[in-house]
Amino acid sequence: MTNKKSMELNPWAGLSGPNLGYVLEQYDLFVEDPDSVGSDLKELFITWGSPEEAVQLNNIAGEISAGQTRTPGVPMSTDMMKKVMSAVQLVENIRAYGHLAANIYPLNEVPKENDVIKLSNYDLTDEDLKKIPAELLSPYLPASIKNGLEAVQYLKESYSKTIAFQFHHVNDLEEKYWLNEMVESGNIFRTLSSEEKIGLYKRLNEVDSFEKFLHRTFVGQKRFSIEGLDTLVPVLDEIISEAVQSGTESINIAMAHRGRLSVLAHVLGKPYEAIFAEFQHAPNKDLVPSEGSIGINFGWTGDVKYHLGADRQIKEESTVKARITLANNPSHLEFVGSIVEGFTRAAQDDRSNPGYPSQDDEKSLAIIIHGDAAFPGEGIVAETLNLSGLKGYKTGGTVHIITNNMIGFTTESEDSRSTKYASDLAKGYEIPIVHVNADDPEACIAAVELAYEYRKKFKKDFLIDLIGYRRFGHNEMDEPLVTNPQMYNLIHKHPVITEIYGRKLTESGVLTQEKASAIKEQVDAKLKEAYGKVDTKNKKETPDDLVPPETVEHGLPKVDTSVSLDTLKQINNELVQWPKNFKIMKKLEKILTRRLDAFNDNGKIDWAQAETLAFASILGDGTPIRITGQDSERGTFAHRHLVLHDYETGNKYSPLHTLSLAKSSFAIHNSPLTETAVLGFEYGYNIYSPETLVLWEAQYGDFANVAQVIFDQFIAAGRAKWGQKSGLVMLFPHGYEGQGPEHSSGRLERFLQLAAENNWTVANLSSAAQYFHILRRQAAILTMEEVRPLVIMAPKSLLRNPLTSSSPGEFTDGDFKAYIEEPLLGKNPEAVERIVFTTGKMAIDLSDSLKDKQDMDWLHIIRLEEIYPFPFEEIQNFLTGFKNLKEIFWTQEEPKNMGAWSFVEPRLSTAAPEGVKVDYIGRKRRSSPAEGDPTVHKKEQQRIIDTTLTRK
Ligand SMILES: Cc1ncc(C[n+]2csc(CCOP(=O)(O)OP(=O)(O)O)c2C)c(N)n1
Repeated sequence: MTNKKSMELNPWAGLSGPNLGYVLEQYDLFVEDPDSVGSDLKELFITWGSPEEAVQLNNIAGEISAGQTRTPGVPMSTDMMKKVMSAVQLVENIRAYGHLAANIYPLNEVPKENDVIKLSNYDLTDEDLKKIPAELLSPYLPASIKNGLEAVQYLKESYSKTIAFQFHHVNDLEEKYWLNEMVESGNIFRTLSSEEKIGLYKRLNEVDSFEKFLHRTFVGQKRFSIEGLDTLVPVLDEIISEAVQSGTESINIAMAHRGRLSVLAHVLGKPYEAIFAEFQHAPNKDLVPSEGSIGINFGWTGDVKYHLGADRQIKEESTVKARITLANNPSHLEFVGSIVEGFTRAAQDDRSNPGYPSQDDEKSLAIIIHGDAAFPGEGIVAETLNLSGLKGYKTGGTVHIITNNMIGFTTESEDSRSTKYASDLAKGYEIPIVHVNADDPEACIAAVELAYEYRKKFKKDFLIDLIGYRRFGHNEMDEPLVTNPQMYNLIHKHPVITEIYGRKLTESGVLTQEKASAIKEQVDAKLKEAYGKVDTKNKKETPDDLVPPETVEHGLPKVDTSVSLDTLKQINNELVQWPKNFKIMKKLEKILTRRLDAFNDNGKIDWAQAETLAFASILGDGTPIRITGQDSERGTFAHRHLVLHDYETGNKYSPLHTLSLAKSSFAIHNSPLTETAVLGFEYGYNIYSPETLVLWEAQYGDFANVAQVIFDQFIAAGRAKWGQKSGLVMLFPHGYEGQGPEHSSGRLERFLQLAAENNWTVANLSSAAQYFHILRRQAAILTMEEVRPLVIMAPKSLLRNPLTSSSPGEFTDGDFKAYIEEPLLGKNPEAVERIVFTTGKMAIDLSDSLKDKQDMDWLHIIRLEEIYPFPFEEIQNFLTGFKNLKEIFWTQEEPKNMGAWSFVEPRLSTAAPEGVKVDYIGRKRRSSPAEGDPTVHKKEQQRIIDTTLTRK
């Protein structure tokens, strides 16, 4: 507005006497605290600046009404001033509350004009408004609007038709004014050409006829039809076409079940025949896509059709212009949004150079489609929205669409949210919101234009609340009249969108009845033809067993993970250097420079240093790395320090960014205080950029509790369901150290319970070198078919325990070992009567206690480092070397119903030589993971150690 300001229109120009005194006083208050004055005055002060200046200039000339010129120097009357202020307030309220009177609900009547925008409530008459120049109320109005009355009428209409706007919560004034300008100037309401309108009509016919065809042909089968929100398809068409035209190379879409088949068919180009074949259980993998190239992935156990994703490439001649991806998703609503944000960021990041990846947010766009019950209901939505402005996670603006059918399953809005709109959560993130009536496809297109332009300009999220209805029940077999009779009585009487829009087009002469019928026939013929291609007789044979591919079944290939001493030394030297003038705290400097000693005689490398060396060497091999988690830059336990801080300037520096041998990017970010969305994000990032070593670190292991949906429904099962490969690494600090029930366990048992079909590696390590090698092995398999996620129970106190440090030789020669023999035992296999298997910190506790013990030949201890896949054959062979073995124990620190016991017990029992029984040493079954009292913990831990090391 300020750029339009002119002294002619300046409201202060006419002030004098007490009015001026009052306004000056208010201005002083405003300068001190802008919120201390009324919002109308605040707006005027923001727009027009200091009243004093204006009066001093005494440039009071100007028109106060059409054709009426005020004499310069003659003050505006107080009365007039009040009217102007009221009119300004009214306009502001139209902007803020116009949506309350908008025609945005296809089923409901248009709400009555709200009091807050009624003229009579502002002590204003039509005549008063006529005297106020339109430009004073809005500088963006079309030239045809001449006076205040016309302006108010025009603005009321603009803010409350079949499309309505909520921008009032946007605090950035530049954004807010831009949004107002887009609406008030009419810029977003582009008139569509007749051709475009007919195209839109045809598209809606395709959507409508597709659902009807499915309904008729596959009677009683679930499809979660789009009907009532058919406009979603042209809305997606429009966003995608805007994006592709402006050079976006990939578009990633997240959505749940509703309308998915239609989106797959019409947006992702999944051939109708492939969808029909799935309904028919006929073979569909052989059906060739009709256009473009399409990839539909299958896992071996598969998923229902309305959860499957797809990939489409848009080609121009033979070059691929863009890739559209619809993410696979589980039934669990809304979680897939975080995964798609990860896809998008991965597509935007260029990881080919050392340093942080360089991000180009024009390269990729995320579109997340939400349900109206799920958006306010599921906490993951807020978590994911919170990522949108964070430098490690932002994707340059996501377009959110709520497919709002005013119902969730059988629950109507009044029972499912405490807010007026389904979209209200987005207000907290200052996301502009448009509510649009899905029965008006042209208004929906306008909403898309605004969303897209806004994203382009401000690189932030935008939300379209697409309001329609659901023609059938939650699924097509449900009878909605039983639970929602009033709503469904309205729906049953409500015409379908092709009828509504078709009528509009025929009435306006754009479309003839004949042409409309021809379109419908054409669309129906295409569906019939596609159905004809489905081999309905030759039904898919149900396989005897659903088996993973051989590459998954046969386990990981052997990879050389050692690194030469020269390279390690060179890396190590460079890692303890930083720019000359960069001042880090002395204490930290000491910790870091101590790492130089590691390569001296008898030097040892500790856990954190091993990690850094692994990262550095992986970067040297050309594999990009991204690591995130709560406080990961320093490390929860103040061990990592991969981002240094200058104590004078606050500048940051990461030595991994300037390594001379690094060939690719290293991204490290402290995550927000969230587990589910960030883990989903990292999983998505890794799926989309499989060549990147992506690590997510839980602050404490128990934080895994909160990310369980992502483990269960994506990471553990994604490949079997959807063929979705991942090499994500997850670190869960784990170990019983007297820190109570919440900071002891990484819930190892949960990962083992989910372990099957080589779906991931689960490790609990006991040395720095083992950590080094497993990370390097993971990096090496990322692009292989054998790739799988890696779960590591990470150390806490072991980070600083000298027993876990390793000598350089273990890095230059060794490789990862699935199990390790206790170095102090097993020298005389003939004497061994008891073998104890254990893992992680328990192994180190036992090793520590062994130091002072004599005559322990009767005992051997094996550290199981890779618990899943269980190294069965190696252990079975190993056990044959102990001729006098009498007993095998599994010792663990977790309660008996937790930890690895339930998982290893049957495996150890099978591997044990005949006649040797396998038993348990550890805590008893407990409902809580650990004791709260450190003294009780100590006693219990000692009991476990003593039992393990004492002969019966
Ligand atoms: C987290 C979660 N809770 C419950 C369900 C079961 N469920 C599937 S759809 C649905 C209703 C969702 O309503 P809405 O978000 O409005 O989407 P709609 O189905 O109406 O399109 C429910 C309760 C689920 N899939 N996920």
